[in-house]
Amino acid sequence: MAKRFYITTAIAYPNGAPHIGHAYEAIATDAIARFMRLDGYDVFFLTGTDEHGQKMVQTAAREGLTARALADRNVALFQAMVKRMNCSNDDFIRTTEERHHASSKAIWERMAANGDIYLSKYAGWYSVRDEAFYAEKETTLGDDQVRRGPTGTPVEWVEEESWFFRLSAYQQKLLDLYERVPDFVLPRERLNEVASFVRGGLQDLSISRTTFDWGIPVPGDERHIMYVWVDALTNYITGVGFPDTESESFKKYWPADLHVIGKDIVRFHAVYWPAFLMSAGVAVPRRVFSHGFLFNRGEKMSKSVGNVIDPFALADAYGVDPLRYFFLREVPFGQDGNYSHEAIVARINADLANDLGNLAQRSLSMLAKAFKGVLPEPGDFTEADAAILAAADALVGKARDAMATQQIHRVLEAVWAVVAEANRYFAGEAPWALAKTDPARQGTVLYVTAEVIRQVAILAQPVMPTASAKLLDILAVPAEARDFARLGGHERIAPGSQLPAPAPVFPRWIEPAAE
Ligand code: ME8
Repeated sequence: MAKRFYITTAIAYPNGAPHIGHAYEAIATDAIARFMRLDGYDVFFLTGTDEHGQKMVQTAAREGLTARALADRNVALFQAMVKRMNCSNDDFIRTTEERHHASSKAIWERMAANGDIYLSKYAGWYSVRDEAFYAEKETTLGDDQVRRGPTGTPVEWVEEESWFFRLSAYQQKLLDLYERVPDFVLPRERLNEVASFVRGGLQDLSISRTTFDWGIPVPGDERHIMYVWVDALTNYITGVGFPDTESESFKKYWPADLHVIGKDIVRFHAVYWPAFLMSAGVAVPRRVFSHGFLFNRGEKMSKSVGNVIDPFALADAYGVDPLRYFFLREVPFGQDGNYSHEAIVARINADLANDLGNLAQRSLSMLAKAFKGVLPEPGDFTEADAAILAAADALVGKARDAMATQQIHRVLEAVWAVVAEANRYFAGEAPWALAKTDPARQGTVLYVTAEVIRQVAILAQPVMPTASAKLLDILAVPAEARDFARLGGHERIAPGSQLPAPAPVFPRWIEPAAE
């Protein structure tokens, strides 16, 4: 069977426009999806929007809209954002779609058939902003007399008839899962937090609401709608064809290989989701990766604080590829990160314009001039040639190792370490000085440099698809020879190929003159 890989983002609440945290998650997930495709996997990449729930109802009311109208308006922005960030998602799911209603009803019925759902009364705290129930001991009363949950969002008292899920019955099964699959949640610290939460004891979970009707009706009891997280999590199986578990896509792609989510929603993905699936008799996903939060110069962004930075504006300002590179290189994947204009410009100028851009531009224009753009046949390799080629050949293995645990920044670190080495090689061999004295040797140095850039560009594709493609175009690498099977040294750039005129791929950022 072909290697397959099913990867998802969280599905965003469309109660506002997409912010940079959403863009970051989409970009990172896309880079992983593209990496796996280039590495020969049959990838399915799903993203979408989480449209039900009380938060949507409240925001819509404030704006004088129906929840449906609010969703429709903002979903268009999320779809545009994903496109603008150049994401290669295979599908975009909306939880308001009919296929998703059918799927959510089916998972509910399976959990009910397993004896895990019962009717009772809920009395407890609820955070609308988190769409989460919290135990009293998880809340605190602030000096402002506002009671808040563990994430700092206000909670309100809820008392209503509710269907419950027998989460308490899954405590040991979940602990066994964490034991059996120690990288079920990465980074590891996140799994430790989840495991200690579960060891602390699990209460049964309220999974329906009666005080508003924006949601999926509970099968057999239409006075209730499902708790939004029951339907939200279910999107991951809807996307591959559930409830048709015999469908080709479900059989091929489920269980998911990777759910990429932010650190604030680990509990839902690592506790509730596997418990629902176990109850429904559906396999649990293989891994949940929790990325960190992005802060604008150290300050938390949130819709309510109002300092949201528009991802479209950032893409317009810096370009999509440089923006993708910045986030994935600068922020160790799994940790929180900061961004600022200065930090983005520093990366653009140092890593992209200087290190990779200049090396490509200098070597390829020398090739254009000295060899009319025909890639020369290399002579015997010197020790220096062999060393830089070996470093480039080793990259694909390092990249795969790093990607096995989603260390995207380590892939980029390794690739740019070779770029730095290639610059030292180029400076040391001084091919410009060889034009008159030893043109054959000059040709070898330019050939070796082009081969290193080829491997670098192939590996940069997941993060900078457009710029890398341009770089591969000016190296005359055929479109069908750009996957990772072409790396590692058993295949080299073809001598004798005619290269097109080199054009700069990574422009420097020049600060606009002050008004
Ligand atoms: O949580 N930096 O939706 P959401 C990085 N609908 N990531 C961030 C972030 C930030 N500043 N702010 C939010 C939901 N995120 C649910 C998900 S999944 C079945 C349902 C991340 O719109 C956040 O952690 O609040 C989450 O992974 C995603 O953006 C969507 O957040």
